[in-house]
Amino acid sequence: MSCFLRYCTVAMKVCGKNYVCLYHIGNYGKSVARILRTRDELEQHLTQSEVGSCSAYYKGNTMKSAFQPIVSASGALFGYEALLRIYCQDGLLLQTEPFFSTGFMPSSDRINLDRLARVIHLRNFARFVSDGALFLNMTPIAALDAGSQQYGYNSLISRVKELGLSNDRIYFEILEHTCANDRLLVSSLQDMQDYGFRIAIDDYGVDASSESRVRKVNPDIIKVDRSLLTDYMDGKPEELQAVISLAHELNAKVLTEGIESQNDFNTVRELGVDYMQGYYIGRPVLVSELPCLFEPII
Ligand SMILES: [Ca+2]
Repeated sequence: MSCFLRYCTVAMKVCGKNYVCLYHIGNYGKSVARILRTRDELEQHLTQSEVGSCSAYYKGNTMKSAFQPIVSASGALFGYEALLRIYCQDGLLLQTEPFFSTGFMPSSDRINLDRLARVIHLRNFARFVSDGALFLNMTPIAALDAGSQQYGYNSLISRVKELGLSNDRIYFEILEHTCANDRLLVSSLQDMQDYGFRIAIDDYGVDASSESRVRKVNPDIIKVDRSLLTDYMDGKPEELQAVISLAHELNAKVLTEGIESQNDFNTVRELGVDYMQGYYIGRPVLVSELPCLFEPII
């Protein structure tokens, strides 16, 4: 049965419509991929467009960078979250979440995709954006892998330096509810903080949030899922108030995701939230459309 499924195409939502997408799970399940560790190995998967934007090609899928603005409570630009846009061979856009969450994708492929995404985001950010902070998503498994290698972060550090960026402008967003080995993850994240990188807990409030894990990680920012804001608006303020108190106690900042209206923005600002992100602030924009990247909202 599993063999049959591996070679099926997968029904996915593309641009809000249902398609049977030409994403072949078999490309990811046929053999265990070697983890791309050296610069040369990563470079073989990269291409550059005529305008200089960098994209990656891996097992039949093309990956591009999109950037979504993050603002401070004053409305001023604080930085951007880099988001991956993944395309099938025929150019259809895939939804990122089901692509990564398929159970058939080996961890080595996940790590490789994660690394390639960071490489293209860093290059595109340095070339086309340059202002403010850069938020990069990192799967816990990739953080664990980097932390387990003797020189795990060296290539990242040299790449950041070559691009003219400083480590303290880069926030790694870590999903707080998906890790099999908390102790190693915390140790790996502490190493990154020692190198000057910043750590953000991603999607806090989704599924079973772990306050104890957040306390161990001691993040610079806690990114709060929109569901906590929705609960707050519906008369259930406890969770949102609790995470704001937790952040203040840990000397961390709070970023609320999913800000969709001026009312959302004003509500979280009055609660003392430090940063905001969402469609009201700005939608993710492909690097090729960067001239319209961000216009201040206030
Ligand atoms: Ca994120």
